Amino acid sequence: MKLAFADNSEDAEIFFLGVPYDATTSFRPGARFGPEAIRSASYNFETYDCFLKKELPHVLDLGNVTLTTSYKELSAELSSILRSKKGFPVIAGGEHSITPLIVRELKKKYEDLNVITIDAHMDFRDKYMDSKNSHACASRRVSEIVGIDNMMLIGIRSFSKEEEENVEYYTSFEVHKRLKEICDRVKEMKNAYLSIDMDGFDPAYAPGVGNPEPYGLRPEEVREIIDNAALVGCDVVELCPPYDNGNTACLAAKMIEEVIVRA
Ligand SMILES: [Mn+2]
Repeated sequence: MKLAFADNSEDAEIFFLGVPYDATTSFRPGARFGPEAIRSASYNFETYDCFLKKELPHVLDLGNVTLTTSYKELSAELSSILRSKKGFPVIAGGEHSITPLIVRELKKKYEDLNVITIDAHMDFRDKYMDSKNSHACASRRVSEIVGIDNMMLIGIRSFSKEEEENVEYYTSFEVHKRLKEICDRVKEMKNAYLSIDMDGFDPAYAPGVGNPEPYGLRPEEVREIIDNAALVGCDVVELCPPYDNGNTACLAAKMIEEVIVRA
């Protein structure tokens, strides 16, 4: 299956890639089914954005990378695809551990790359369950690539004592109260890569995730953040279809639409 708004033109300015990798899942498994669930959910929506009064742009759906449990193999395949493909990347996970691999490639292209993460979790552990490449270490690995001053984490409401770092982050409660101010900060981040961990949303909106965390963001808040971001690419990760009632996949597909209609 391809995305509803995909076409085959090789000159599309946006490409979509599924990365069904979930080898380090720590709680509820199934993120590998994320890309297909997003494609299927995309058929629910019009290809016209009635708020922006704009047709969705053409997207080349590249299919999925090979399903593997080896991070090294994944890294090699992902790098070669990202190197060879021109255009705005939209990547569907898979778990959050894929984000540092994408950021590493984009950093070669954009010297001043910034990263904005929507996430309930800090993901700043150096190591988790004996792995440096665990999804619980994703933002730590990203910080080692772009520098801790060039990232911001939005929606945070869960971290361990050892993870508390001098990184710019906003809790979901702060987002509810100071969205405008946070969007102004978002606006300042040039060449921004956006990583949307679906657990950043409240579980009421996004029940189908690997690590649900109450007190989350509302979809319209994330839409506002997207609206203010100068994006060069994005990923949507941690969607876990076996635990979904279908709504999380729809929300993931909608967020992708919100990104590409502005890309
Ligand atoms: Mn998370």
